[in-house]
Amino acid sequence: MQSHTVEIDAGTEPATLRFAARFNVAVPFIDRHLAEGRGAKIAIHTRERDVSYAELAADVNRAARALARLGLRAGDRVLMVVKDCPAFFHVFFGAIKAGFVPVPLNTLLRSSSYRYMIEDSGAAALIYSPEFASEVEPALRESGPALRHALGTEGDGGFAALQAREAADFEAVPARAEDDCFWLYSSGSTGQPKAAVHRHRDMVVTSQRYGVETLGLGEDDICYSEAKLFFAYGLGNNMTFPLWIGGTAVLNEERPGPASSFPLIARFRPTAYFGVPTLYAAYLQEFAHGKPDLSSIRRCVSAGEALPAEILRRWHVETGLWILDGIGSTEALHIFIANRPGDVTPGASGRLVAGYRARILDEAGREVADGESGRLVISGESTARCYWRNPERTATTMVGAWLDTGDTYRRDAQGRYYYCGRSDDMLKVGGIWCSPFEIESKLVEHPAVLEAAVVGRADADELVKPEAFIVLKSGQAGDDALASDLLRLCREGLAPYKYPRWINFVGELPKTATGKIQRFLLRQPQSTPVSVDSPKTAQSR
Ligand code: 3UK
Repeated sequence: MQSHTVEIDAGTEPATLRFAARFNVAVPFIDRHLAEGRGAKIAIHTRERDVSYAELAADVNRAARALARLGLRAGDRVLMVVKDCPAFFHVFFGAIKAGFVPVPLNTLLRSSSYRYMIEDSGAAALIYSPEFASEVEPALRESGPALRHALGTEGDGGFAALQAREAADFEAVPARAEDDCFWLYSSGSTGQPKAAVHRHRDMVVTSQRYGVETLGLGEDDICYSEAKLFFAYGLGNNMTFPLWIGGTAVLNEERPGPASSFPLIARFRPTAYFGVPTLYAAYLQEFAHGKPDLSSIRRCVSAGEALPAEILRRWHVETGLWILDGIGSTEALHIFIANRPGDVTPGASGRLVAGYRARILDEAGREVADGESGRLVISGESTARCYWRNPERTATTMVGAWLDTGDTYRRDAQGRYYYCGRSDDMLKVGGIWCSPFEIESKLVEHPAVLEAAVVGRADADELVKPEAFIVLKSGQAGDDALASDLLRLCREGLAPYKYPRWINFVGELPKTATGKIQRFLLRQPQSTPVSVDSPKTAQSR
């Protein structure tokens, strides 16, 4: 078998993927398209420019050379705080091609999180878009000696300038399909985020199993993802899927949502649209003021959190399209249970994606009968090898070939899977992880607050948002002014999606005999909270 190729044997069920002994995944994703005559085809549309496959391959090579010239060593991590733009592709695949490990980070974080990730990863380099300088640069100032290079993407001495000096060819560094390739951080319910270590083969597996075999994507498809590239969901939707099929990605460097997406959809006419439930709900509201032209779209996908059946139905009435809900995770890299074209069940996550297996387990680790709920564990060829430098979490989450999702699921007799909630306290807000513990820690920084507990509460669209229960120190008054104060503290000190949408001042929090907060007791409907949904005016409802 030629180096860096994948053979797909369709004669087996599921199809078998065979990787060449020498396999650097940058080659099939980037260079293969030149060999296959796609050099002049557009790989990426952005608001400013189009990028052909030939330009992309040349810029990836220049990036590989520029990174190597910095003196990085094999396996060194390259942190990326990069917006959705061609430079993301260059740094990501340039690093892989040269034998370094790219680690895309959430661009919405605060400097304390970047400081942690710089330290935890032991990264040798960090590359960031100028938009994120105000949160990244304070973290750089506090970083240790391991981080030898920090570069902006633009400007004098920026990465683009280094790239521009380099030649446009580069021989891929040899690797094997099972070698470590890139990392993605995922949040935990307590403590800090942990990096899932992914292998060279993993992006091929997700692109083929979900992108091609489940969604039916092909060379003519144009993908548009609301989820940014630094999320595993966005990385697949808008980079690896289009590159695997030789299609085209539409990148939006701005915040997702109707104002930025509708004009892009009208202009570039994507065929595959990847959203999250919150945005489908927001779009349905926007339709009242006039409908955008969505006529190019033939597939709509939703993931990140459960899609309420009502949103699916209303979307179908309004657009004629069925949203394909599917569950994926950072650790699995992409979707492993999915609804598919012609097989959509409202309220269900769907059926297993080919190549994945699933078991639903009771407390004792025995498989439950159909119809009963339990803990979902899955296995497949795209799951992370481990969490970086975290043997405890690796041992509890990755048990042999099985990955514990932390989700409670039930399966019906037809093999459809239904989401029944998390087995920990973690929330998904707009499809993004949100740790109650992190919000509580922020709230108790306020001098008037004694204790705080945060739980998820479903809004009018059945989508979960954080709700806070707060015990004040004696002599403090729980009024609207204090609620706005707390809200300001959260909005300034946490990633923007993490602030509590409702604040309740309570006399005490329910606790176990050992003093652990019983969040589940707070999840029931309570007394009337102070709604803080509209940022400035805290109002009673
Ligand atoms: C939850 C869902 C119900 C579930 C992701 C698609 O979300 C992704 O990855 P994360 O690591 O979170 C994983 C967790 O999110 N979840 C995701 N999708 C659904 N719950 N229905 C759904 N459709 O708790 C899961 O364990 O942020 C999604 C592709 C790649 C991804 N990484």
